[in-house]
Amino acid sequence: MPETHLASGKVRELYALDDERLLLVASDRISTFDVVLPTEIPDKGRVLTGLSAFWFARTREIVDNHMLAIRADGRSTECRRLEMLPLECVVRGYLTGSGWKDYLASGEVCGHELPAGLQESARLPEPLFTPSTKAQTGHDENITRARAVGLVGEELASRVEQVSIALYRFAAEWAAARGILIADTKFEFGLDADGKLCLGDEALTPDSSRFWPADEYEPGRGQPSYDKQFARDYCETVGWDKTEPGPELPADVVDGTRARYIEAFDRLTELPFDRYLDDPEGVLR
Ligand code: Q0Z
Repeated sequence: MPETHLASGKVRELYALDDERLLLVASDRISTFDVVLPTEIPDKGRVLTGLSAFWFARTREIVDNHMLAIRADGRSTECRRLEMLPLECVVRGYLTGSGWKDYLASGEVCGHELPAGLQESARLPEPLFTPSTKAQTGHDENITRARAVGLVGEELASRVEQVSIALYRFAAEWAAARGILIADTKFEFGLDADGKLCLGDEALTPDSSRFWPADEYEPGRGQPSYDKQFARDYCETVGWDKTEPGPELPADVVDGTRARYIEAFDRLTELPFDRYLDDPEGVLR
């Protein structure tokens, strides 16, 4: 069974299985400050693959998705090939990152006017749909709803907005009850061969979202990352200038980071990660 390599992401690989199917493989690579580090986090790719599969299985009533199967290696997802929309569907539940920057500069985030006086990391009154374009290089660019309509048309723009917010509400409520705040998240959608809207790519993982520990949440400052804080703190202490190559991580930072990924998996799926390794498809039931 020949698998043609199609694309490399920073931490993932994409292969073609046949005309209709792709294989998404999540590596153990980790990026901080937009740089892939030379040290891997064992099992990170399996945690993210299992988490994504968990959410795909539990959100089918909200929207169909591309997932066909998880492979026994726990890090590879067979999926339907979609016609991807040229839009990153970001939902923000908290005021952070570029949303916080835009709010400080203009009082708005992607054309949504917000109340005055919000603090950094504040929970927003309602989750906001803040689409961006897939930049070929560098960072994605926030766009207005009008530009999203220009890219995919009024009907699809409305549909992905409604579906993205419904997915975010479902996941954020589930996660918050288990000690994890999903500050924001990015979805990618596509159309299947019948023209039906499907959720694709990875979904609701710590790489496609900001996960915060709920017990440390305190508005008025930036929040620690649930998964990457050990690695970021280490990178700050060694005086790295945040250009390639990144620093090697010491064993204790690797172990602490791995433990946080596994803790997020256990909490969100309510399945011990060891059981996932024995039987990846168990996460779908
Ligand atoms: C996802 C990406 C990766 C590099 C294309 N179901 C789908 N149908 C069509 N295209 C995609 C998918 Cl998931 C698709 N990417 C993102 C993933 C490496 C780029 F693992 N690109």
